[in-house]
Amino acid sequence: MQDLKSHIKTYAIECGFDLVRITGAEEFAEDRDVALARIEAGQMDGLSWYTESRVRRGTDPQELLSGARSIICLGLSYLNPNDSTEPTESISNHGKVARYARVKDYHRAMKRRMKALVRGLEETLDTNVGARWYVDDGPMLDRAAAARSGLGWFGKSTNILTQTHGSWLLLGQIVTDLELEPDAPLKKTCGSCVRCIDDCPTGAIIAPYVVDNARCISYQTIENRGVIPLEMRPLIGDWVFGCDICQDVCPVNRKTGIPRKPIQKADAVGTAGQLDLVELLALTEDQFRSRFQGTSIMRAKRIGLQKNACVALGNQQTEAGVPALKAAMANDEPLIRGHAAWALGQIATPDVVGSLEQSLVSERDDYVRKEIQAAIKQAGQKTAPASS
Ligand code: B12
Ligand code: SF4
Ligand code: SF4
Repeated sequence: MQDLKSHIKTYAIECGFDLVRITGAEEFAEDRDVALARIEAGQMDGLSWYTESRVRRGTDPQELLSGARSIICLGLSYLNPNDSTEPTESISNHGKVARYARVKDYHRAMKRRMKALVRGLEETLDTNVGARWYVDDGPMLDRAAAARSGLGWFGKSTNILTQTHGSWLLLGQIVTDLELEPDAPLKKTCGSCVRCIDDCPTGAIIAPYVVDNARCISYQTIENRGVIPLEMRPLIGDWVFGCDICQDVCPVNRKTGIPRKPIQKADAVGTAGQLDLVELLALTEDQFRSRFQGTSIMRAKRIGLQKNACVALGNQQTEAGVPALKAAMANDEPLIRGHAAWALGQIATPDVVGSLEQSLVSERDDYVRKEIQAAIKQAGQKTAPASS
């Protein structure tokens, strides 16, 4: 048999991964300091689960697996062979979904492949292999491990870039007690490029290698369980789940190697990565579940997705969205009524003020009342005849 490291690499590819590299199990001391400083500076605000203790645990492989010696770092492309990587076009009354969510839930796909990899190794070696696998939802800093193993390098957008697949890759690690020779980090950098920083519509990349979570559209459309800040809403455009802009503009992303075993496409989204906003607003909880079960979109929950649909309709300002938004003013969920009111204020067709005033009469929720009052003012200003 080949030496163990080459065997693992060949076998990982057979299991369906696109990239595989090895790093040692020493602590991620520098990355830990950076992550803790980000928490301290409020740059991870909004992610209540992203705690100091999680970072400390996730940056010490011995905490994750006693006797850990190596980390197998894995990359899995989320593109499908004929997917275009041209920036997603806006379509009237539709909202954009980030590319990684156009395939079935990657956590499941990756963990299944990781499990197969470890079981296969155990069979080959005829012994138990101590192993823990992590992808996204675990405490490890997935990108720090990928960078140290040379799987890719940190772009200024904070995404890991790779020579073969750009940043269109999901990252995972198997922490193991197998002794494997580590690979070296790559020496590549972004050079003088700053495209992602300049083109991020919200200014979320506040400095090279630093994303302010609360300013990122990805956070606002996926993780934020509350009100989307007023100043962020116009900047979100028509993204309803995640955002690909800093990747779309990245020159390294012109190279998009074909994935070996693509993750199955999610029928609920479709290749064009667009969701019909009027349809989204009408979904009941059961319909939402049966449509999006098994996709990453479940993470936003129905209320999150419908809130995002309101914002996207408000930004597109097409009259076709008005009936759906008026119907949403009767939704049981205050967050949806509030964001629908905002959107109506943006579209401001002549009948909108009257309709919002009617909603205000019966509205009892203080937050929604404020949204309606602001929307009436906004629509009033937009529809007022210009003074001579
Ligand atoms: C929290 C989180 C988010 C948050 C915060 C993002 C952020 N930048 O931290 C939000 C919700 C905004 C988000 C968005 C996205 N995410 Co996210 N997210 C995570 C999660 C769970 C933790 C990330 C984390 O720890 N951040 C904390 C900070 C400290 O980490 P960092 O930004 O990477 O910081 C490092 C660099 O700044 C570097 N650094 C600092 N200074 C310097 C200086 C130099 C010179 C260099 C070279 C490096 C360097 O050191 C830091 C520490 O390692 C990981 C999964 C995981 N468990 O790791 C996925 C993860 C990072 N996300 C992922 C993806 C795909 C996305 C999106 C592309 C999704 C989308 N299309 O909407 C966007 C990208 C936005 C962006 N530009 O980052 C992938 C990234 C894959 C890749 N190729 O890089 C991950 C790894 C999930 C996975 N397992 O595949 N995400
Ligand atoms: S995902 Fe979008 S909002 Fe977030 S940093 Fe990238 S371009 Fe900016
Ligand atoms: S757009 Fe430019 S600066 Fe940003 S990650 Fe890509 S190469 Fe680096």
